[in-house]
Amino acid sequence: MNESTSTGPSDHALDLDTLNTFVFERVLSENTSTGSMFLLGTLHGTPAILHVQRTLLPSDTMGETVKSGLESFNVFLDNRPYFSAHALIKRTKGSAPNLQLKVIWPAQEDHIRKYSAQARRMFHETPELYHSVVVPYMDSFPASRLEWVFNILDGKKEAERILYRRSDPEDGFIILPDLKWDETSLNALYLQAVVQKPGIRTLRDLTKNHVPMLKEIRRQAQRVAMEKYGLEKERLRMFIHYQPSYYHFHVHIVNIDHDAAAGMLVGQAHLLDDIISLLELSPDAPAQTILARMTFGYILGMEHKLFPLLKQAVDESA
Ligand code: G7M
Repeated sequence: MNESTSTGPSDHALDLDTLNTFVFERVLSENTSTGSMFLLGTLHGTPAILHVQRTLLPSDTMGETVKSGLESFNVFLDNRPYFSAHALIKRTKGSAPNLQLKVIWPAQEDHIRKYSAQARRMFHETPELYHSVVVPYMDSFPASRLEWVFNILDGKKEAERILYRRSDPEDGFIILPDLKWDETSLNALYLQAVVQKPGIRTLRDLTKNHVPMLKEIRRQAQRVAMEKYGLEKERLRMFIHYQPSYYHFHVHIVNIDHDAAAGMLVGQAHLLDDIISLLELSPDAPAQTILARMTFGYILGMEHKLFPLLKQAVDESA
């Protein structure tokens, strides 16, 4: 991609005119079960990644839509009692959007690697590997990659989306909808709690002193889910990623009915409840928590920048 002629998003709004400038380069990856995909190209000459996905069908109005809201109904299989058909939903004035787009613009090389289809491998991160490989990697993680987090925490971005804020330099946090959720389908409810204090880079940094804050995150997430969305606490799955994609502590809060996506699988997701329990069972000394001393198994894509570093360290110690 030629970046020399680019003008960049700061000069343009993301609107239909900008989308009209899209120059498609290639499909980075696709999900055949959701029909969603990541496209790479340029907008106004600047690298951009577009995630394109059909919005979920709204279950509260689907009965009516099937009854009287379809056109060009075409039955292509009749093997009674089994039928299959294609149809189009009529567009009406109040039609809900049928496409959800997420755009990264300008897209950096790291974004392109992250969203490219790639083979994955399992690693076992001992405390030794953590200190010799992961800590230096986190130290080298560009501060600019956390800018979006501090923009949210400082109220400069997504301010209207904040569902809860507890301001406190030690144990403050916010709860807001995750980028992944368009706030339409309750089944796909996906919130995120982000702590205010920098320095807890991953769950390995958690100590017993953090237990009250973690329990408060759990309590407030349950309250928000109930009061704002009518979702009982038994219908929430709360978990923490290891490895996460960014090194500022945060918790995923998801409707348990949401189909388990890759980020909810063992090999990356750890239940908040389990983490709290492990901390409670840990000795008081911060360096001695179970989380600091245990070996974590996790899966990394080969394009992840940690991948070659861990692989080399593992190969050398074999
Ligand atoms: O894997 P990890 O635990 O680091 O997950 C990061 C989460 O942050 C993912 O669920 C992303 O969808 C979410 N996320 C990433 N960005 C860039 C944003 C953002 O700009 N706003 C919000 N609300 N969530 C984000």
